[in-house]
Amino acid sequence: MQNTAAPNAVPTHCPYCALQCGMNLTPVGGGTVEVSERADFPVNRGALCGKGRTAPQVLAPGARLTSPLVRSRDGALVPAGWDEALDRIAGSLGRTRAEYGADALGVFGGGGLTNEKAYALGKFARVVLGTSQIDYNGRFCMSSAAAAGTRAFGLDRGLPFPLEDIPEAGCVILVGSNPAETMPPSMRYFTALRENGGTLIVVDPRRTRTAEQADLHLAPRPGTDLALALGMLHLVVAEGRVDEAYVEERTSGWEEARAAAMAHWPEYVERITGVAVPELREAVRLFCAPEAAMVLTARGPEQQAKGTDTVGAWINLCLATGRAGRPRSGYGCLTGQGNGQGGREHGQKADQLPGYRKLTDPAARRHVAEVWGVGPDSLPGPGRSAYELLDALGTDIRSLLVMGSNPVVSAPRAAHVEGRLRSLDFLAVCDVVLSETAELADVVLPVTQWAEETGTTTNLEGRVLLRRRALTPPEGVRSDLEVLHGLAGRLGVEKGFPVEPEEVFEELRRASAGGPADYSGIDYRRLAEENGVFWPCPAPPADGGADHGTGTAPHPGTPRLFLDRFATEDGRARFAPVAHRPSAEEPDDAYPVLLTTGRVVAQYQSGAQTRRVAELNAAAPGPFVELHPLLAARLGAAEGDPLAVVSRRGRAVAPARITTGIRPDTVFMPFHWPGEGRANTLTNPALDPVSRMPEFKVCAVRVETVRP
Ligand SMILES: Nc1nc2c(c(=O)[nH]1)N[C@H]1C(S)=C(S)[C@@H](COP(=O)(O)OP(=O)(O)OC[C@H]3O[C@@H](n4cnc5c(=O)[nH]c(N)nc54)[C@H](O)[C@@H]3O)O[C@H]1N2
Ligand SMILES: Nc1nc2c(c(=O)[nH]1)N[C@H]1C(S)=C(S)[C@@H](COP(=O)(O)OP(=O)(O)OC[C@H]3O[C@@H](n4cnc5c(=O)[nH]c(N)nc54)[C@H](O)[C@@H]3O)O[C@H]1N2
Ligand code: SF4
Ligand SMILES: [Mo]
Repeated sequence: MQNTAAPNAVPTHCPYCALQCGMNLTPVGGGTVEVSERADFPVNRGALCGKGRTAPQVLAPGARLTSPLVRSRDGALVPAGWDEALDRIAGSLGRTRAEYGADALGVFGGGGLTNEKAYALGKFARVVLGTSQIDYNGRFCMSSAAAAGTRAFGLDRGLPFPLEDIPEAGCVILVGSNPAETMPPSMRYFTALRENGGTLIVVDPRRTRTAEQADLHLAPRPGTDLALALGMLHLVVAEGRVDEAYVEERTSGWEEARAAAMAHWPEYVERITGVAVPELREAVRLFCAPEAAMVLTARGPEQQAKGTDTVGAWINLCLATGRAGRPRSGYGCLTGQGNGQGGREHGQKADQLPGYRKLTDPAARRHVAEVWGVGPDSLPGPGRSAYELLDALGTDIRSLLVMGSNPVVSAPRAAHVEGRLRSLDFLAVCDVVLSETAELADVVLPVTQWAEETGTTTNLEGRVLLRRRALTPPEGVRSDLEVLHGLAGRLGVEKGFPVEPEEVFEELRRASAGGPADYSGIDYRRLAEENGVFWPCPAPPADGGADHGTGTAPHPGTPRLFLDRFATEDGRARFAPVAHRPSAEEPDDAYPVLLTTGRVVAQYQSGAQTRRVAELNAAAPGPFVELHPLLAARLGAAEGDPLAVVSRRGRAVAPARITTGIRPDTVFMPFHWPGEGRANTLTNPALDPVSRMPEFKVCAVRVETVRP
């Protein structure tokens, strides 16, 4: 990476995670770009992780797809022209719809898609296909935090404050979040917190690189964060640390929540979580001592079949201590994917319309239908959630379009999901590479990548960003927007699917106007000038748009939410009356060990992109089973020995990685690889009743040594 940008460098953002680090890209010929530091973007100030630095390698023709592929008579995927590929998809979708009805068509999107693509995909499903059956991988990501945030605050924006508030917070509890590996440049905010005299508490069953930097590390049994939060709240009450004035003035539902917490004695919580009472007391002391404090959750507590209630319990702790909607304080969720925030706002979710509107709300249907030029009654209702949609493939759903996800690797109970995908009448996949899911497709469409197209993303802070094109895409690929345009036209909808991102964004602005995630005051020019704008950002009423120089002051955007009131009807935050419950699958004699799953720094998600980069593969070459020396000794396993991990869903094999940094009752596997070591062969698709999040973070397994 160079230190200074060349004169022709294009300021833009990383394709991967929700930090959306700023970077400069300079075209260097041969269809690729060089990454250099972009110090003017405040979130990362030039710092990048290895994935961001090496992202251009996936632009190379050898790594990616450059021609559509169609399934030939003898079963192979062979190159084809764009017209043939699009005709096949449109023809097949049309026939399925004629035979089985529109709801036999499924669409599966992704939180890595730009706002423009997510918006166009949701519109395509509802207006062109007429199906209710659309959902996306974000359901597997932050949906529990989104559901809990909506329930408590009336609005879900991952972080209700910018990252720059973290160093001033006094104390931060990171629950099931490992930013040292999942968002390395963000660690400077936590380092600064400690340099300012603040404290960092990490709650994780593993002693992660993040936990190593904490003042206090609590290592609960996977799946018991709900009890842990209730135990802390119990102590807050018992020790007289409730902020009574705040509770009275700014919240509702305290009595029920308080009663529920009082049933969770510290000793009882210790038995459930394995966290000793003195540690629990210390956590409460550190959290309550400073004037301001934050709780940030990520996938650890959220990817559980009780994820919504668990996040609710952590929000309760913030509310009881007066730590939400106040400066440098509050609850936040660290969203994951590049556009994990925007991707959940503009309509690719099963129950949603653009602007974070509800598909069941008649006023929202009228507003969006008008923007789309269709009748409100023509819009279908809510469809199935992601796992339920995948589980219905081959039965109720006969044809599927996938855009921006690789469920063969990333979905729970993946062998079953793979079987469902194989049982489809027709599968079309748009991707930049031949992912494991694309390998099963009848038609694969090669699409342009981040550096080759312009679009907006919304980072984990709710900051809407302009990701600029820096490079001409290679011959043979088209953008996702061009794909949707081409399919819509073939299915008889000639208008409403522009291929220019800015044109799509202009429509998105109107569709989102007045909704919870209001983007109507944002335009490309502003994004370029201001280095991002925080939503909600409504257009000034007078000019109906972010019209510069019209005399009406543009809305400044909203870096900090809830300071005056919460987004509920009465302006109060709602406590959630929640109680501990066991995980969907607890260990027993046949499956005595807990499995949890997650990430390593050098691979991204299903690995479809990062497994194509040599430097990243060298750092993280394959799956492994992390286990404690005590468990290893019981199994007679040495470092590197192949271990079989067996659950009620299947069996996976990967080498042992022995460490004292994990609980002896728990094993950990990263989920980035397909094949024998695929963690998701094992995971439990038990769903949270509210968010429909699967239980990726806890299931019961047995671990065996494998005889060579
Ligand atoms: N390198 C890399 N970075 C990424 C990604 C990637 O794939 N690779 N993906 C991006 C995306 S989409 C996301 S969602 C984020 C995810 O970011 P994180 O949430 O930080 O990542 P995970 O590793 O899934 O989970 C975090 C931690 O939860 C712990 N954990 C497991 N079970 C439990 C439990 O029951 N309770 C608690 N408290 N903790 C538990 C795990 O040990 C793990 O250390 O990362 C983003 N950044
Ligand atoms: N066991 C376990 N499983 C998990 C998790 C876990 O913690 N444990 N985490 C879950 C979470 S949080 C997430 S977010 C999911 C993610 O899992 P996936 O949804 O599989 O995510 P990716 O691997 O990012 O898949 C994105 C795919 O889209 C392609 N792609 C990238 N950009 C574009 C684009 O602009 N257009 C198109 N058409 N394609 C594009 C990529 O090449 C890749 O094949 O995994 C979930 N699965
Ligand atoms: S932390 Fe995330 S956004 Fe930043 S360079 Fe790494 S992958 Fe890209
Ligand atoms: Mo995610």
